[in-house]
Amino acid sequence: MLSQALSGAPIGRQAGLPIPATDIDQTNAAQQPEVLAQAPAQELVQGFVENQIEELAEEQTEEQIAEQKTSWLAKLKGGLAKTGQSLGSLFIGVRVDEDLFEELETALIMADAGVEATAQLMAALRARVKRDRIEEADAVRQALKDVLAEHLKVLEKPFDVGHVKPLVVMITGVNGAGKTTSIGKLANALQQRGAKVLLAAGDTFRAAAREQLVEWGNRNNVSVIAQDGADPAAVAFDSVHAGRARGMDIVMVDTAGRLPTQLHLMDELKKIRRVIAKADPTAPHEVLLVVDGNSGQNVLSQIRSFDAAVGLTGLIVTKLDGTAKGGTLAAVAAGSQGTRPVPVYWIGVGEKMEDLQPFVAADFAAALVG
Ligand SMILES: Nc1nc2c(ncn2[C@@H]2O[C@H](COP(=O)(O)OP(=O)(O)O)[C@@H](O)[C@H]2O)c(=O)[nH]1
Ligand SMILES: [Mg+2]
Repeated sequence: MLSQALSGAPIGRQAGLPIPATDIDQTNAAQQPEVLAQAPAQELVQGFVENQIEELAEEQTEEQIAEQKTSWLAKLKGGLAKTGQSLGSLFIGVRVDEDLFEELETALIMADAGVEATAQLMAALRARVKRDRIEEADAVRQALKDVLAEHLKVLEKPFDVGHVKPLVVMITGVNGAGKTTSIGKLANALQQRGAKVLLAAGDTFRAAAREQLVEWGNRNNVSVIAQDGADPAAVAFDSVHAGRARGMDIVMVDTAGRLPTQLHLMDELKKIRRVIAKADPTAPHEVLLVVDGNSGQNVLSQIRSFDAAVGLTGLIVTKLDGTAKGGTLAAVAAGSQGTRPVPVYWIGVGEKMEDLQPFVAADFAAALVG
């Protein structure tokens, strides 16, 4: 029903041309199907947030659901295989002695967990081994999994979308981190579950970046606010107004990639945030930093800088299906190097639509330890 109601992209956008925001407003306003308003977003979206798979439960057998979960866990495991193999292999055919603990310590540091998190994890593991009188290496491996899951738990937080309308989400990060891709995946998943999503093409530096989002919006029948050569703050401002006028549930504002060292660009990000708050004093409700899972300890300085500039509410960690070492999240959870343990809402495990999953500490720990 929903897909029928949504079929047929607004005429003006089919040509794939950049259209001033006002034009997009009109075309969409004329064609915005009323049927979308029927389903309460909170209810529909919550199912996705709590467990993306659960929502499909009526049509799928338990086996299929388990298969789906296995498939994305497998991607995560595959991506973290290097870390997993090096951690997991330590426990094969060895005795539980000081050598094992030392090797484990080195392996955690090599996996990008960093000195602080490694010290915390090792202390917790030693305590548990002692408390439970563990004598088998494989039981130590299991204990490490549990200790790591508990350690990462501080980063686990559901992405709550129903409490305010529209929920204004600002997306930040360095170039190539996966911002636009993640917005696409997120918009798609939320829209499929009945939420009305509006995107703002706030990456106005490169025409290609704007077109990437507009084109994606066309294909998926998601409205996009884009303006030729406009100030990104102005695009964000317009999108919040448009989101409210059109009764949208979520407005996601894409931004251009920037390095924390590019101070003028960090200032521009602060301005976007300020201007969003002019359109809605309670917004932005979420300020997300997208980080590439392969960036190792560099993730910490990115979190610190973006947090200081715009006050982060959450992270999206992408490309965990690649060669990411995975220990980085342990460093984030430990608050290493003065970094606030900002929650990880989502993890990216591939380039496909379904390859964005809620972060679950226990699953992640299991994938990491192997
Ligand atoms: N393998 C993999 N590739 C990803 C993931 N997320 C994004 N990418 C790829 O990373 C590249 C940069 O993504 P993009 O969204 O354009 O980055 P942006 O500059 O931050 O907007 C693209 O080729 C994406 O397909 C992921 O989770 N896994
Ligand atoms: Mg982009």
